[in-house]
This record gives sequence, structure tokens and C-alpha cells, in this order.
Amino acid sequence: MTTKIKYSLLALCLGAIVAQAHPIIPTPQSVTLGKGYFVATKQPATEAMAVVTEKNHGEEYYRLVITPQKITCYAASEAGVFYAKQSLLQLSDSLGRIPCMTIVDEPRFAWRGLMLDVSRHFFGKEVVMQQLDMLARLKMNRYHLHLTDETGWRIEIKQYPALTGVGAEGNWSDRKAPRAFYTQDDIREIVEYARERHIQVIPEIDMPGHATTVYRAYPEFSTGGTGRWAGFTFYPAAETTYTFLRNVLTEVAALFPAPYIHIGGDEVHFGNQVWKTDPQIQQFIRDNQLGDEVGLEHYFVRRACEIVADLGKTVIGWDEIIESGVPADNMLVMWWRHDKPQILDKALKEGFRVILSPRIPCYFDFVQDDSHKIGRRWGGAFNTLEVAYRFPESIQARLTGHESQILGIQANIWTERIADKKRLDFMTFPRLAIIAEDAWSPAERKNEADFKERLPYFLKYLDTQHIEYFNPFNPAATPEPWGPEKADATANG
Ligand code: TNX
Repeated sequence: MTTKIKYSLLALCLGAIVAQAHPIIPTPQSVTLGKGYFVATKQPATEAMAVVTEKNHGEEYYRLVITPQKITCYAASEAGVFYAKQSLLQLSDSLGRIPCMTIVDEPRFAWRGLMLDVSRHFFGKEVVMQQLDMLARLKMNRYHLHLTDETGWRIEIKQYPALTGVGAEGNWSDRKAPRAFYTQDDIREIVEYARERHIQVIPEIDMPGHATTVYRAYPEFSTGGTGRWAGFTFYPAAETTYTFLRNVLTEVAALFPAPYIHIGGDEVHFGNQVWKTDPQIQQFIRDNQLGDEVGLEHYFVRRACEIVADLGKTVIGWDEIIESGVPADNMLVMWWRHDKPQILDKALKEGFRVILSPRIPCYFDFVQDDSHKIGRRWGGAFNTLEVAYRFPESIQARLTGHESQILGIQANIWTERIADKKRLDFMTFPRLAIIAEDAWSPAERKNEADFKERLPYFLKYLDTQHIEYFNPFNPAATPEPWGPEKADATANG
């Protein structure tokens, strides 16, 4: 090799390293480093940022130009300006110095989400707001609240007060825990807090399964299985059930400005044994030519979709609902069964729009280190930081040709084994930062070694916010926090 070629290769490598040398998570689409610093005289440094509106860009696009003299943000909308600020906050050191550079940035996916299960264990609005702050910092824009399940109904519905009466009592680890739920005012506050951070809040009312709280509060709308599955489902064969749902969803739709309502739709077969023996249900199946209990389940989903459509919203459901016969244009699907990739293939082939949320690597109730004892594994597999970082490239072959149908990525925190904030944060961080990068940064900009260089800055930030996390650089320094023992309250402990 000639010396000249050697030097150009070296320059190329250095160029690649230098181009990445910044602490921003998720890493931007392009960064060109300049010379010197801008020194902010006021804190936060965002105060010094001038904004220039520049049309003809995506809503979330921004260009940030930092010179020793000034900081300018070019963006088409408020969202872009907001994301420029997040980058700036991550760049500013404790002396208010910001290295000169130009960033041109835009997200890879439109849907960058986090779901919190507040049914199994409830988390109050302060916790929710801190999660929203962290989502904003990481340029994420969807917050899905799993509000109802077997263990607790967590949203006030004025027309049916028993839902948050007996329905909000207890949780997964303590059946006698005092009532806990969001009032409608709490929800309004959460929604507004999220809106200020460019985050849409999506409510989920799970049906026809995972509805045991309704059995406790209004057994007339309920049926289910036997033993611990008693009351697991709504009663699918009476018009009164659908009227009840319409009334509930009408209140829900009015509280959440997001154009979506999530209706769950998962795991009905766990607890619908009574459907097989109840004469009225069997008659209903015959009268409506539904074939069998699965046909009835699909009928239920279609009815729920109609109600949501009447309310001017689009349905989201767990991947089971692609079988329901609802046209692909009318709903969004969350693919969660990582062990059933053929469901993802089918959804894409049939034209559904899909949010990628497979258990591996998107479920934060799975352990993140082999030394951790509490939390899920799947046939030995769990969600390490590396597995999370290689997503969705790890399933790229399935996505190719369907790019426009992939809305984005969402992480889900199921809380059977998470009963307090300490463990909640430990299971969330730093994996949330990884999912954020998966969802925002283009594949060709992702680089595991470089991410590991940037992550310590983020961990330091978590320290300043008193947020617990797992430290992958020194696992012994962050021992696994306590989580509740398995109870018999759900199938998924
Ligand atoms: C499956 S994901 C469930 C949840 C559990 C979770 C635990 C989904 C649609 N259903 O009810 O909490 O597994 O990992």
C-alpha cells in the first residue's frame, strides 16, 4: 500500500470517529464537527438558540448550527425545534460550553413509543410525568397507558363508578392494596404534560379478555373461564355489553386527543372456557353464523372497532386482531409475539400498518442480565442491551419491501414483577435509551461501540435526576432491586 493510500485510509477512519464524537442519544442522522465552543452565559443553553422556520421538511426535522458566535435552529415545526433543544441540552457541559457543530436530523420512524402497565401495579401521575420527561429527552413521541387488566381498573369512568370502586382495589402482589386510579382530571393533566413535550398519549382498554375487573364491578357484562380465570372476558353475547363498552369508550375518547384507542384483543383463549358451555353464547354463535368461539372473539373485535370508528378514532390492537376480519386500513397492529414471526409476515402481506413491539427485545419486564433473578425469560432468552441495540436490523429481512407499513417501535413495561419505582426505573434504563436510538437513528448511523461511548453521559444524567438504572459497565454497582413474588393473579408472571 502506498503511503498516500495509507494516509487517506487513516483520514477516513478518523473522519468516521470524529463525525460520531458527541454524546447525543439517539445519534443524529448527520453530525459535522466544527472548531471551538459556544459558551452559554445563561442556563439552560437552549435560551441562546435562535429559531428560523424552514418549510419543506418533515414535522420532526431540525438542523442545528452551533458556532462560537451563535446557535441557530432551522425547523419546519415546533416538534423539530423541540428536538433541536433536546440535542443541545445533551451537548452542553456543566460550564455551559457547547462544542461547535452542525447537526441535520430527522427520525427513522414516526412511532417511537413506550407502554406502561398501570393495572398490575399502579404508578401515580408523578411517575408518569417523569417517564414523559425521559421520553422527551430521548425524542420519543408515543406513551401508551395499559389502563385495565385483571388486577385493576385505573381510569375514572363517570358513568360506571364501581369500575374505580371495587375495580381499582388491589394489585398483582397484594389483593388488598387500597384503590388506585387516575381521575379524569389526572388524565387531563398527563395528556397536557405530554402534549407540551410532543408526546401523544394512547389509552388501552383491554377486551374481550384481561377484563376481570369488570367482573368484580359489573358482573352482568362479564363471563370467562373457570377457577382463576373466572370473569376474564366480557360477556360477548348481549347487546348490553356493547352499550357498556360504547359508554366507557365515549368517555375515554373525550379525554385523550390522540387519534387512536387501543382495544387490546390479546390472549382471549386463556380464559373463555365458559363461552363453550353457556347456552346463550352458543345460541348467539349459531344465530350470527360465527362458527365457534374464535369466530365470536373476532365478532367482538369487529364490534369494538365499529364503536371506536364511530368515535372518530382508529383502533390499535395486539397482533391477534389481524385475524378478526377488520380491513387492514382500519386498524394499527402491535406485533408482540416474537415467537410467531409468521404473524408479522401475514400482517405486512395483508397491508396492515405495524408497530414493532416483540417481547424480545421490546419487553422491559424481561431481565437484562443473566445474573438477574426476577423477571421474565423466554426459553432462556432475555433482553440484553446488545440484543436491544441490534433491533430492528435483526429482523430486517422480514421488513424489506414493507418499509412504509412499519410505523415504528415500542417498548412495553409489564408490571407483574415491578411494584415500586426503584425497580420500574431499573428495568427501564438504560434500555429505553437503546429503543430510542433503534426508533430514531438510521441503521447506517448505528454503531454499538460508539453507543457505549455515549451511554455514560446518559447514565450521569440519570444520576442527576435520581433515576435508578442497570449499569452495564459495572453490574455489581447496581444490584437487581426487589420485585414481588409470583402470585396467582395472571398467566404471565
Ligand atoms: C403478555 S403482551 C401480555 C401481558 C403480560 C405480558 C408479560 C400482551 C399483549 N399480553 O398481559 O403482562 O405478556 O410479559
